Amino acid sequence: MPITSRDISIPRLLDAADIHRPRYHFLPAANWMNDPNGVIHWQGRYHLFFQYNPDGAWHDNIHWGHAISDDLVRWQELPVAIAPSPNSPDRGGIFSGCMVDDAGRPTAFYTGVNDDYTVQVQCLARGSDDLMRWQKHPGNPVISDVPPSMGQIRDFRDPFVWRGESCWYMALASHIVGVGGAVLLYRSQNLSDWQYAHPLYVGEKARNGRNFECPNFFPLGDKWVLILSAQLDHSPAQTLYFVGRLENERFTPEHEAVYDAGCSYASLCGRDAHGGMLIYSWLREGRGKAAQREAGWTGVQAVPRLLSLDAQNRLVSQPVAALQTLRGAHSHYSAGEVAEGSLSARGLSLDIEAVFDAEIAASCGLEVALSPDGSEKASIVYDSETQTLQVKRQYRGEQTELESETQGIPHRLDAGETLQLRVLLDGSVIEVIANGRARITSRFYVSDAANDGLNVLAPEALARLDVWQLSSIW
Ligand code: DQQ
Repeated sequence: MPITSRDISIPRLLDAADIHRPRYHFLPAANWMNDPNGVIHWQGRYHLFFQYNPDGAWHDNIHWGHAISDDLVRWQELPVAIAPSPNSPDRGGIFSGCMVDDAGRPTAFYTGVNDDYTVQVQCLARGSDDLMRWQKHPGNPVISDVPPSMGQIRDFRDPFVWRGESCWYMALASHIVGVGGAVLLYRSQNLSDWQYAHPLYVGEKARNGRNFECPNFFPLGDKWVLILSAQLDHSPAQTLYFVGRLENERFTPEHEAVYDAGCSYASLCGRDAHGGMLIYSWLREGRGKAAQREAGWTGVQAVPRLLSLDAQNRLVSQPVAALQTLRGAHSHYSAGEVAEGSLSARGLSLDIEAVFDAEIAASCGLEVALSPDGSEKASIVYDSETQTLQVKRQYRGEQTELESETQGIPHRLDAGETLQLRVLLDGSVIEVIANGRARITSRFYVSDAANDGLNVLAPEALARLDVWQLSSIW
């Protein structure tokens, strides 16, 4: 029987037998979750809204779920915030969007869809002071049509709104038929009347996808950053980023890269209490639909990360510092203290920091979620020759033979730079960040609770390793 958002303290959360369910990443008590929405620091608390199906663990009947946190790590789920209204522009679902502070009035933007998602329009809702009750704007939709030059009618969604010097701006995700994904720029004086300006960015279909979703656009240091999610023809959908200049409302990218080469998607950025820019991301499942329904939950939020740019305008992201408050038992290994083979430190709820001198070995890294016989594991490997970071997952699927899958992202180390790995392992989630700027997030479903070993690859290249057990946030 589906569990609704009203039953928020449910036994599944405490179900120790569910070894795949994360313990320190946010997910609702049950059911389907995808994109983060409307993230905002409001009256001293962090609010996270998210794409949510209260009926079960599949994508349908999408509402905005709601959670709050004081520290960006410990979350409490609240009742659903915004639901579809019958016979309205959002009758088929409340798709993704953002939230702004309109002179003290919390104001949400989202995409309303019809039953088969062929009509996608932009809507506005005003919130109560505690962000629990939402009043939809009587004039919804505030934007109803794709600009005629786009050559298509659907894929027009995910408003991202920010305050400019003399007006409000909105970036909307779409595509131009035959050309590629597009981010469209709109202007408004009052948040309800919007005028289309021009494309903020148009991609190339072959390089960065046929359609864009979930745009973010904000200043960082003395640059502007565009982060978007791209539906690609050559690989699973990915989040991309572009760093560049904004002049006369025109964006000129100077550097672009994949944000995360794994399952992280539909990222949404919002300011923290100190003005820093945070990124939240949905971590997609890697298992089939039947297994998701069986588990009763699907979709996880990445630990929010603080963004910055390095001297080469590469996007650096670090999990929020408050995560360290969950750190418990600690194992430290210095250079020379480790040989290949399972380490004494083990577990499936870990925060790991490892530093390697990557020049010493052709490849180096870590194996996590290692089975006692060593055959099943997730290997985090840096290849010094190809300068690639990889996550290789080797597991026993439904067949008896081992299956394996590899994800990879280019990662060039600067001269003399060590490889610095941060790994967040939590049930079926593996977040990997190398030197803050190369990211692969994976899902890995161990076949047995005993598959919790840890091993160093090329221990001769290891400078130091720290492993902390992390406690549950529930
Ligand atoms: N998810 C939402 C859309 C968005 C997509 C629907 C990205 O608004 O484009 O659940 O994952």
